[in-house]
Amino acid sequence: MITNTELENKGDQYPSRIISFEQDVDSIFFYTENNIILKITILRDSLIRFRYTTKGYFSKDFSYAIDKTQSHGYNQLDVIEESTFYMIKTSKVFCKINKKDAKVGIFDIDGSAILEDENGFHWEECYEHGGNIVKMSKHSKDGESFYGLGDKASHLNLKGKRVENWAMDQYAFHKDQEPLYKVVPFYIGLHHNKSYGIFFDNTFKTFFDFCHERRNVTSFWAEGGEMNYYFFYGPKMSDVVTTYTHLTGKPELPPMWTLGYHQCKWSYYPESKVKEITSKFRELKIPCDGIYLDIDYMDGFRCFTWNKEYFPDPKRMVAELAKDGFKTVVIIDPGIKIDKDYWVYKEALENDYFCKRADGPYMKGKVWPGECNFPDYTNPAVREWWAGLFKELISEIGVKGVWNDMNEPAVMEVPGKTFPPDVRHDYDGNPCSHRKAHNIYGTQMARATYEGVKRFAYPKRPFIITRSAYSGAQRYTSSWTGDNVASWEHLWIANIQMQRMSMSGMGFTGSDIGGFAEQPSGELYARWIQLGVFHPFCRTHSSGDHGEQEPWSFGTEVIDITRKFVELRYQLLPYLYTMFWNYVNDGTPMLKPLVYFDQEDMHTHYRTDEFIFGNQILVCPILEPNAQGRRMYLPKGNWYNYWTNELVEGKRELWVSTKFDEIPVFVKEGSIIPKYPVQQYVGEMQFDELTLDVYYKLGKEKSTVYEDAQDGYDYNKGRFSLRTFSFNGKDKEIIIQQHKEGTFETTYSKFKINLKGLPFKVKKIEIDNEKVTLEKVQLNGDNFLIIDKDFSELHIIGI
Ligand code: MIG
Repeated sequence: MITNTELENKGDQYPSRIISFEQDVDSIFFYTENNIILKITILRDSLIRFRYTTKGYFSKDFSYAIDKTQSHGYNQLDVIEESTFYMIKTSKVFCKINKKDAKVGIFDIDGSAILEDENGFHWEECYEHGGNIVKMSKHSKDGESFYGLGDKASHLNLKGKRVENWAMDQYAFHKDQEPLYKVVPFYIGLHHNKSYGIFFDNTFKTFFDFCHERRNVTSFWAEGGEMNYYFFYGPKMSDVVTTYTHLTGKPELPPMWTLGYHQCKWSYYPESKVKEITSKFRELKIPCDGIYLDIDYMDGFRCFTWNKEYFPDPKRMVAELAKDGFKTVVIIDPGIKIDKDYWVYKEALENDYFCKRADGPYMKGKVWPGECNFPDYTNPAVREWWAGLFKELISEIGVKGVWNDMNEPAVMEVPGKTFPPDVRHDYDGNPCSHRKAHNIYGTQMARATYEGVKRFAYPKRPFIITRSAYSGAQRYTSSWTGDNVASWEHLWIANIQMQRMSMSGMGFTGSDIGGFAEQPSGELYARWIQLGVFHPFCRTHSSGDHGEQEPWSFGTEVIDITRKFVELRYQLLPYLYTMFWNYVNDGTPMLKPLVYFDQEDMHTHYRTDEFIFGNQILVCPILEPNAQGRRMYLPKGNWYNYWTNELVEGKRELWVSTKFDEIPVFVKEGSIIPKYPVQQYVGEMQFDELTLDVYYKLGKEKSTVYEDAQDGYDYNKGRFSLRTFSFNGKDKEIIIQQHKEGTFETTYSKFKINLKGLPFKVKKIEIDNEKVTLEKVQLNGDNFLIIDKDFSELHIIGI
């Protein structure tokens, strides 16, 4: 059995000499003397898959992570044979395979080594469980940095770390805690300004070592399964990340309300308490869209039931909340209470849907309801049944979203905090033990939940949030980072986790704002809200066994700060929605760490705090008490301080003064930032103007605004509105060109244009080559003007 302190082992075996090869369209099979087969498949010029078997044949190729709707096909593959190696070439990279030992090296087209095997593929036979422990080691280059891997609570740059991937309920986890809730065996390497990625698609427990055990070696290994990994070549990090996201899939657009603010606690009950909370939001005018019911809404924690004492008429309550703009989200856990009078239990039992131990009995474990059995979500028939269970909740009661918790799966009062390894799973017709299915269990639960909620919410869009996830889960669900703590260190962790999740294809994520465990001070809560409104998912949640954690629990100053920042989020909804649309379409991460923004600038490689929200807004949280400001790094370009409109030059470190009701926020010069008026919830108001904040630049910049009906699927039929603004600023002149696509008609008819940083006084305005009077566009001293939304070219001429 592998220990996690020793990668190389006396029992290790290695491939020997390659004796032959065969080509099959986009794949080459290399055969070694000791019966190893290496299969190399070219999926794209810069995406290559490597699979190894020691059995002499490959088992059925099956992956939950890969998005099957993504077609690949490469048909220009040529193998060149030299005396000591084979070579495969694409237009981006070439790959050398040594004849002597089957070691692989990948080079870019200029011949620079990107990633070369050190010991390469090796394995150790696993006597205890059968199969192999499969291992891979690579040389690490000087100055190399490492990113990715999902929810890891470590420094953004993983150089020097070892991480473990085994989905785990980690209440009150701490910095560098391993393992955590999610499993994303994908990393991004960067050296010599070239970026590449590795996705090790193996659902067994995996480890990655980034120069921790040996200074110049990166390695990864799994406790079973196949050595099966994908190599992505950049050289731009953005190409690595978007290709990975493309391979493992992108989500649908969420309903816009899910991008609003959400309020949660364990637990709000009874009904009067829920109403008291929602009314308080409206009374204090703090915008809010989502209200959550944690486990106490159920009858004895039985999923798909209601505690009728606390919630006598859920349908009426949910409808009343909806009238006030609140969408109700309810928790659903995987554990099904063993209770012969409980219909869900009975149905699963009758159909044999529960996971079984190796020798036959059902997997039994304690969770909130007491002794439970657990559906095998890796069985398609079970997923179909599970999906059907949502009918009443969604169609009849009107619940708008479902929250999947405890799906690592978590089990109480047992050593490993989860199922024992012998538990059997269907794995979609590839029967296996829990060792293989563990990391994917939560994703398959969320997938089944998504299918159900989508079915019954249709023609509206579903909303799912999960705690555990494996690569590809983003196709079905959003997520949160689990049970964090109300501490300043956890604010630092949350900031990194969200950037990392964004880089790992799973951008729709948030932390429990204020911290789940323990009680935040008002100051910490305010600083967390100030960061949280810039995270794709924005929800306050707490364990509720300490004090209150609503925005009004900390006095008027914190109420005002919360309102100010949540209002800002609501104003930025069209910007946030556009960023989501970019993610859905191109796999672009919604949050971009500075290294992603400018990998050429070495100063960015170890930055953790600053990030780009979307494409044009830079955010830097305050992570310490009593701050009067902070030192931070501003990346390349010129940036406007959002609060003062002062223009600051980037690519340098600087001190930024802030008050308690501010954090450093900067807008890239040339940007056009769309804003809605403040609403108390998404869709509250019909408005006649879209605000466009235009930040002057001497030069060009492109901005986009994506809009649609904010829910439903009409956007797939072309009913969206995509505006591309090309800004061109000169000494005494601005030209903004607008290009429009899509057939959706926004309800507003005008733009209110705020001109920021304008270096001249406006003399003349032309719209589509016609001069308009300054009165007509209501130009005033504040430099705003109101114009019809359908212009093609706006020309502002100054003196
Ligand atoms: O064992 O449902 O992470 O968000 O409030 C605790 C109660 C179970 C853990 C989740 C948390 C949720 C809580 N759950």
